[in-house]
Formats: sequence, structure tokens, C-alpha cells
Amino acid sequence: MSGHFITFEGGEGAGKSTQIARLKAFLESSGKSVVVTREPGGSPGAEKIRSLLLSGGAKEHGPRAEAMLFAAARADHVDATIKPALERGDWVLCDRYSDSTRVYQGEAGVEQDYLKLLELAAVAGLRPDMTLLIDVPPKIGLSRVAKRSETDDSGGPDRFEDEAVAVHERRRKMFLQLALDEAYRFTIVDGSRDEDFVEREVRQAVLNTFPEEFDIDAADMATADRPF
Ligand code: T5A
Repeated sequence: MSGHFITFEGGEGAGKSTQIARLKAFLESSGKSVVVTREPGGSPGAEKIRSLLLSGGAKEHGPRAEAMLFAAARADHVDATIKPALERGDWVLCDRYSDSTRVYQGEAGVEQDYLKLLELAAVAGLRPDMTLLIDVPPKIGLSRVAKRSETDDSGGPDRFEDEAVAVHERRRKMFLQLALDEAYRFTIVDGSRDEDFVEREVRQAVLNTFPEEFDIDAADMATADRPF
């Protein structure tokens, strides 16, 4: 496959969607074809499963069953949306992927061996080229989400937002550990900074990872601390 697959991970309100929109604009201004997608969801079949999961409709069946539903949604998303886009040569920017299952369903008590089997089946060999972990203290992320729900029509926190801060803290630690364990593909960005700062960090990480894709002098890249 000739495209590039970048995933964004982090806690609630980290700023993933915000940064995906900004990176998309940058990539398109550089002449790239970009597909933005998200999990759970991102394909017609997976969006149906998303509604069930985020409404809490599957919670009564327990975290193992929820993990299976996330995997089922991912399998459909990979086949229907991500692989075709990569085969066309597009850049795919995906809001959450299998790391979210490892962290959220792992934190909920599902064994990592079980999650690994589900992941193997769901992703069918498709791993991200690069993962950006937008890291924020949960209190900051949750306050952003609360502020946003005052002004939008989302109807308040979803199944996973509406949990104790200690749960969000544990997830944050698990994401950071995962980023250390798989440092070859992860970049950690400080999401507590303002949106412009985070955008610059994200953009720089992408330029560093795919230098051959951009018309930038290597010497400039080595010395410039900011891409723009
Ligand atoms: N889940 C998902 C699992 O349990 N297992 C899985 O396998 C998967 C795939 C998905 C939920 O499902 C769970 C995890 C999630 O709980 P979702 O609605 O898609 O639910 O939730 P999130 O992915 O968490 O999306 P959010 O919208 O809550 O967070 P984002 O995308 O990280 O944040 P964003 O960009 O929308 O920003 C939130 C607010 O903050 C502001 C924005 O303007 C916005 O109002 N903001 C900033 N403010 C100040 N400074 C910054 N730097 C800011 N960046 C953004």
C-alpha cells in the first residue's frame, strides 16, 4: 500500500480532532490527498456499532463483549475505509485505533492476551506508520469536554467520558507506557499547550517521520525548531 497511516491517541478532550483538522489542512496545502476518519466508526457498519457503544447500550454485557464490538467495528473500518484509501495512495488520519482498545478495555480489566487476539483479527496486518499521543492531564481534557457540551447538542458526556478522574488517570499512564514500549512509532505531544503550539509539534513530528514526502531541505529541517 502506498499511502500513509497516522493514528491519534489520547484521553478525552486531548485535542485529537482539532489537530487532525489542522494537519489535514497542512497536508492538503502540500498537495496530499487526505482521508480523515475515526474510531469507533469511520464506515457505515462501524458507525452503527459506535452508536451502541457510546450510548452505553453494550455496557451491561461487560468489558469483554464491548472489546469484541470495538474489534468488530475496527474490522469493518479497516476493510471498508482505511485499506482502500491507503491503496489509492492517500494519507489516512485516524482519530483513535487499536491502542485505544488496549488502554480503555485493558483498564476495564480485559486481559491483554485476549485483547491481542482481537487486535490481530481486527486489523488484519494493518499497523499505523506513526502514532501521535496527545497527552493531557485528565482534569484539563475533561474540563474542555464539559465546556464544549455546554454549547453543543451532544447531550452531555458519553459512556466513556462519564467516569471517575482516577480511571482517566490510569488510562493516561497506560497510554504513556505504550508510547515508551513502542517508541519506534509513537510521538508524545504536550496537549495541555495551546492549539497553535500543539499544531507545530504535530507538524514537525510528521515532517521528521516522512521527510521524503515534503519539499524541505534536510539541513533546514535539522536546524529549524519550527516548520513554519
Ligand atoms: N474507545 C474508543 C474505547 O473505549 N475503545 C476503543 O477501541 C476506541 C476506538 C470515543 C470513546 O470510545 C472510547 C474512547 C472514547 O471515550 P469520542 O466521542 O470519539 O468517543 O471521544 P474522543 O475520541 O475522546 O473525542 P473528544 O472530542 O472528546 O476528544 P478530542 O478529539 O481529543 O478533542 P477535541 O479536538 O474535540 O477538543 C475538545 C475540546 O477542547 C478544545 C476544542 O476546541 C474542543 O472544544 N481544544 C482545546 N482547548 C484548549 N487548548 C487546546 N490545545 C485544545 N485543543 C482542543
